[in-house]
Amino acid sequence: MKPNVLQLNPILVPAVNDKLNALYTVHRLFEQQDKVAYLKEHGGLIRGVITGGHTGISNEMIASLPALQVIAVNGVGTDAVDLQFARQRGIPVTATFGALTEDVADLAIGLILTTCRQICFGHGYVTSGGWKQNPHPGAIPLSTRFSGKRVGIVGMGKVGRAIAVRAAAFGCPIAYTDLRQIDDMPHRYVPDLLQLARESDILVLAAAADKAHGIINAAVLDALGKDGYLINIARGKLVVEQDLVDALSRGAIAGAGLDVFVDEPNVPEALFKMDNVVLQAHRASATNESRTAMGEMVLASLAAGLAGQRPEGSLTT
Ligand code: 8YV
Repeated sequence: MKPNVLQLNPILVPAVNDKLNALYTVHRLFEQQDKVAYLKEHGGLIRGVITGGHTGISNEMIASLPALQVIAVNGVGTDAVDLQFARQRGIPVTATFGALTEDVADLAIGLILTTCRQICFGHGYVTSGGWKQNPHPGAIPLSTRFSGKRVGIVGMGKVGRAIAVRAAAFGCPIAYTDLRQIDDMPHRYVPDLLQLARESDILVLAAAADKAHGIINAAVLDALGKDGYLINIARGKLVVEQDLVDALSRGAIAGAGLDVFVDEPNVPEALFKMDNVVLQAHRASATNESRTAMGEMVLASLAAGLAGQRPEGSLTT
């Protein structure tokens, strides 16, 4: 009999789904109408869980799966899993570190460019007929250069470093903050986030959100200043979202490029009307390349966990 595995989010790579189906009886909870009833019926059989970084798994659900041997997070954020709870139960939790780094960093740069250069606004100006109606070059305000701007990176993990490499190629001086200074890091360490914001033209959030809730508040945004841009490809909850909406409304910062939000898919509607804001639907790792590599890591974690071995990179065992 194939082991039973519970999948909490869809996987969009056919080859990964084919392998999952070949090896396991996959219970796709996201396809079920009555999830509670479904879990009651099948929970006792489930030996592995696949979840997304943002979705994670509740302690209540973990507790309702008595045969659980491994939780494979198809993402790098583990803020939605109580690692301590899993550790106490001896359940390995894995993530897909390294598989999505390049794509998340690429999107960060994409958001910087689209925001500073008002690319989405320009696209809308052309497609809505605005350009035809008013072809005078002075009809569109000037935008802001990215090259050479001071980039501040909050969280210098794999993704932060990959953003730094890219920003350096644009001739940007880079500074960063993190829990501590990193030894092999050529960039300037600024321990205080307020100070980093004050010294940055573009503040990029690439930090884990396990503990750092609401670190980007009105004071930090005011420090970033009226010519500063905020980019978030990490987690919405790093930001006090209402403070961000207020800061944008009162012109306290110049603009924002956001891939993640506090309560996805609910995005503050005030942001929809702002020309200096570019929004994405949590897409930073959503490429065939990243998702294929992530899927392979999930498969490897399941295989090891279900064989009673410690999966590579387990965060809890
Ligand atoms: C994914 C993420 O969208 O890695 C993470 O933590 O939030 C994203 O890359 C998600 O995990 C996809 O399942």
